[in-house]
Amino acid sequence: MTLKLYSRYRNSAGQRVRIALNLKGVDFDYVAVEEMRSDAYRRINPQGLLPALDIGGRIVGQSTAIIEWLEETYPEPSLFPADPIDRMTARSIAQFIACEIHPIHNHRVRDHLMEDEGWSEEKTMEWYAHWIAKGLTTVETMLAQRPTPSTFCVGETPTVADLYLIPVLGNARWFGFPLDDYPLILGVDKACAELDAFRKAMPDAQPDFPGR
Ligand SMILES: N[C@@H](CCC(=O)N[C@@H](CS)C(=O)NCC(=O)O)C(=O)O
Repeated sequence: MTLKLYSRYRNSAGQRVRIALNLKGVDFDYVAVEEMRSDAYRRINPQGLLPALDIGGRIVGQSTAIIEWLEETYPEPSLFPADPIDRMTARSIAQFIACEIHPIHNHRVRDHLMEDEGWSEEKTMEWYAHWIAKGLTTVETMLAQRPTPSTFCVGETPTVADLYLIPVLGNARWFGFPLDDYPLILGVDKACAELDAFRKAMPDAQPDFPGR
């Protein structure tokens, strides 16, 4: 059974899933969704959000649910550290990014501010910068407080924490947000960039990346 991933090149929640699939070596078909706000896509995923995974005709959204299913179905290599406190820490970083950073500044929020609330692009970008700075400062502090420094967010192999962090950084770069104040985050970014699983999941590696 081939899995089908509904995503888009700049779909950062989808990038988390792409990395997970690549790390686990699971084959999948990439379905590029150009218009996630269309009725046609809502018929596929009633949440109207990307990504969604089609498993033999059953289609489920939400990257965290998908990644948990992947972990349960393809346990190796695990995306969760063996030690329970490390595991909790990896989940905490991932959930902080998924719940406290990403939803506040994502595409539909920015569109709502500009299209319905009349915010200028400049003011909307200030909003974005405010939340991304706050969020990344917190992640940097969490990394600084690790009992032992490590190559990835938690430990010497990639975990869910890294899957969630890397797409946020790509987004920040896309909007010209400087990352120099976050040296520990940049260290993790560099380590991930050396891995094929992360490189193959990047926006510019997707078939729908403009000009590809
Ligand atoms: N919590 C969701 C977030 C999904 C999400 O917000 N995806 C964005 C793209 S990264 C989206 O589909 N936005 C729809 C829109 O902007 O209308 C998940 O983890 O899958």
